[in-house]
Amino acid sequence: MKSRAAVAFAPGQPLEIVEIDVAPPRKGEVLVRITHTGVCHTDAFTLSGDDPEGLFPCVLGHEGAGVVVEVGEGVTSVEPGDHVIPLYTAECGECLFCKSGKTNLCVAVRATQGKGVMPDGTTRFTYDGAPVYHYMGCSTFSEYTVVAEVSLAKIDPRANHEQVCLLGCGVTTGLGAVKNAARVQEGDSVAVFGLGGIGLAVIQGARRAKAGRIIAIDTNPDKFEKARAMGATDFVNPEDHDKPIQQVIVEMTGWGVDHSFECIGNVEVMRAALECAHRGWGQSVIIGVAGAGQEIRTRPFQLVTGRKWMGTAFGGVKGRSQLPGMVEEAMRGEIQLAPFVTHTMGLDEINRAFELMHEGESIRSVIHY
Ligand code: NAD
Ligand code: AHE
Ligand code: ZN
Repeated sequence: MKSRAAVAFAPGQPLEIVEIDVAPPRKGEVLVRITHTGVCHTDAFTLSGDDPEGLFPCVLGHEGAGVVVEVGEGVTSVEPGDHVIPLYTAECGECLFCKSGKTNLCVAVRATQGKGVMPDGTTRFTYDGAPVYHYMGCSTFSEYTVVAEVSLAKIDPRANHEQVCLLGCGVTTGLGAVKNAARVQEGDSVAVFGLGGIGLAVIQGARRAKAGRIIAIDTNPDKFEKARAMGATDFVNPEDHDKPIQQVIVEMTGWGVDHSFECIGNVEVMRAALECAHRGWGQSVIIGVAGAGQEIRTRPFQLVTGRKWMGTAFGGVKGRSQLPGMVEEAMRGEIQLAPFVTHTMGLDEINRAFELMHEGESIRSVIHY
């Protein structure tokens, strides 16, 4: 079938809105009509050419919601008409990782997903007869996309897709990082570096966990108002200080914070986030994605003296078993999604969504088809 899609033909180039061909779903696959998709910084990261797994041409997008159109052979967990959120972290329930009870990092389709193809090693997308790669197992920048059955969370059909699409990545990642990685407790102090969709979701999660002080840090002071509304108590612009930001946070708190979160993808800030964690027990969670060849570093003494460094993907959330419940929480107003949606636009305007992100104007632009 034909589908309107925003195709990334080459790194660093604007997306092109074209009509691609989408082949029917094969065994274990599902054809989904995407209704809405958010634009996450990771889409921009891959488009920039910095992602070691970036392949071109491809259909980016991994923060969507949609409706099942057709299922391939053997698919039993969804049927046409079901409302779904595509998952870049699948949940097969059967692999070593799913069964461990220790992680959400299912490996069922991860190897082929990273190569931009479906589990059988081929693509369902073509343009002018040539293959177009899939992205993160989702490719939500195409109105019609094909995903693996294990990469679909079935959600309440009454959910507002314009908002719950953000549970496909950003908001779930931030909330999950607080709950599953850091396990923030009542009264704990928190520092959040980077106040985009991820950082604001961390703040919302910290407030839900009844954290005490929540320090919001960004070089763009325009982000502070939203952070305050989300629950932050303190605001720091590193550019207002002439000493390292970790020193500023340690001086503000005595010995550092109980938890810090890096929500930018900057390895220098990752170091600062670790080093502003409390001596003896502070922990720092890396959420930001850094480019090819980048490495983190610190003095080992920082860890010897009790700080813990960790990271999380999709907030440690198991998509098929836990995301439907998070959608219900959003529908009951327990998870707030509306404040994240700062812009909405049609697919034709998707390059503006990337510009707004780079200009620091948006939290999330949501594309509708
Ligand atoms: P965003 O662009 O919306 O927000 C980033 C924020 O960081 C902006 O407000 C920007 O002003 C701020 N910033 C930039 N440099 C800074 C600095 N030196 N000090 C302080 N603030 C600074 O991005 P986003 O969509 O919120 O994504 C954030 C990061 O999280 C990206 O790296 C993205 O790839 C990553 N991410 C990871 C996961 C995961 O599962 N681990 C999931 C989603 C996104
Ligand atoms: N492909 C990159 C890494 C990109 C990355 O870390 N992705 C995060 C999700 S970002 C969502 O916005 C993730 O979940 N990673 C775990 C996984 O299995 O992909 C690289 O460096 O190769
Ligand atoms: Zn994302």
